[in-house]
Amino acid sequence: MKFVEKKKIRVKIFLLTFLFSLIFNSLLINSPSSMEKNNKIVLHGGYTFETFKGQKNTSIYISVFNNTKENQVIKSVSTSLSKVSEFHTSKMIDNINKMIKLEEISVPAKSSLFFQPGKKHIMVMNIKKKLNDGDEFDLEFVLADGSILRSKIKVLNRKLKTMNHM
Ligand SMILES: [Cu+2]
Repeated sequence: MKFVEKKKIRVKIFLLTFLFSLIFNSLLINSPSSMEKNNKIVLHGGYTFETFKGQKNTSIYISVFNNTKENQVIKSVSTSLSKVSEFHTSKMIDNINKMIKLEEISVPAKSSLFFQPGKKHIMVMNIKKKLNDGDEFDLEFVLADGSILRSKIKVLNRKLKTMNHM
């Protein structure tokens, strides 16, 4: 009998921890660090990968949601990593994958745009320090109307890059 009671307590503890972790995770997902809002655009899930020692440039990826009925235009991007960042897109030209600079990014009404490996990305140049797994830094977008959007970017382990063949 005592054994069964102990088991019940264990199950209860397990369920409680599980419940708490669920609540904790949902708080994390909705926290300002991972999701920044103004009325126009929502940014979510910004990430980049660890850099090698001496690596100067890297790409950042993030999801952009335009929930408004108007097109939104992102005029510029900046980060706390360096003074130079640009919008790029990757295109195959004569069988060579080339990066082309984009002056601005349009996000059509009621649509989403994903900066992602091999496609549109944010290129940061002249990084001063090495990025390590678990680091975080700030990214800022300026929209056509002058409003500013901020989001935290997470640095992921380089192993995740090769796992996904990115
Ligand atoms: Cu690029």
